[in-house]
Amino acid sequence: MLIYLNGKLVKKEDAKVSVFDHGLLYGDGVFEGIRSYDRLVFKLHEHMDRLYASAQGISLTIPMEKKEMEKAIMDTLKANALRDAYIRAVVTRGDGDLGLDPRNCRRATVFIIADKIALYPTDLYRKGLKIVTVPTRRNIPESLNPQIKSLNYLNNILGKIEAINAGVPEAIMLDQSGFVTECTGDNIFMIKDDLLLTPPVSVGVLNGITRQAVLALGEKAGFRAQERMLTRFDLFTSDEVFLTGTAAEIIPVVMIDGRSIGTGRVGTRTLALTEDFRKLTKKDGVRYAL
Ligand code: PXG
Repeated sequence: MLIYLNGKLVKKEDAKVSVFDHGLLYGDGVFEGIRSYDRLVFKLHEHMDRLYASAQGISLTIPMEKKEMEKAIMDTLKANALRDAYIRAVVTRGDGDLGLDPRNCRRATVFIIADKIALYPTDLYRKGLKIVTVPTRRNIPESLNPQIKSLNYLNNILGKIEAINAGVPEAIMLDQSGFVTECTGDNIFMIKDDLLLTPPVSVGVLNGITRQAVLALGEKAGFRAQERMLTRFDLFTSDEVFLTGTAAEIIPVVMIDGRSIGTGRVGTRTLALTEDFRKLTKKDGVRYAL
């Protein structure tokens, strides 16, 4: 496996960063998770826009243009001969001295991993997930805005631990007022009659690339696709619930906090949207040759 690290493709064993890298010392950095499907990088430009926006959100200068970053991603995919891949692009504040001051870091560290990912066991895509609401609240936008895809995922990891302790693979996180935000690595959607709903970005969620694609697909499929503040009550009384994310793609939810959602089985309209999403990934992307 070859890893892109600061301008070079190096062997996995040689892909190392310093223990003085502020990405490691302080979680000071940003990242993107991107997928390629049969040599098409899905929504590459959207991911680049979000990566650079995340960096700007923490006053981090990425030492290369978006176009160069895109090329580095393509080069990494080609070097590893991957038709289908999960791409992790990471930019940290870089190697520095001890102490929070980001000015201690001379230059950002950039690395790109192209590999595979399986977020949930495959049978759960057929059976649907059972999930719970967890006590840990999602970060409020006024502290660390969840729109920044930062290297500090402890808020999400705390939620994940609580889900695992409850015997389920995923957690619904609420905001400070009790409104639904998102899961630990996925956005959440519900279907009720002709409405396709997901919480607004302002409540404190990552504006997922999959989320945006699904809102557009839903609109096309005849739903009234809207961003709305949602409570657990809204989810409990919905017809269908599902999660979206680059790693997870679209995964149905059949139970929340021990309550069956809709029929208690995977929803037909979730499956139809999943099919639409599959088709989109086969045509919407930036191509590379192997
Ligand atoms: N919310 C959060 C908090 C996320 O981290 C999403 C929503 C979905 O966004 P996209 O743009 O992917 O539709 C994410 C996605 C990883 C990894 O290990 C990254 C994510 C999720 C799971 C794993 O790289 N981020």
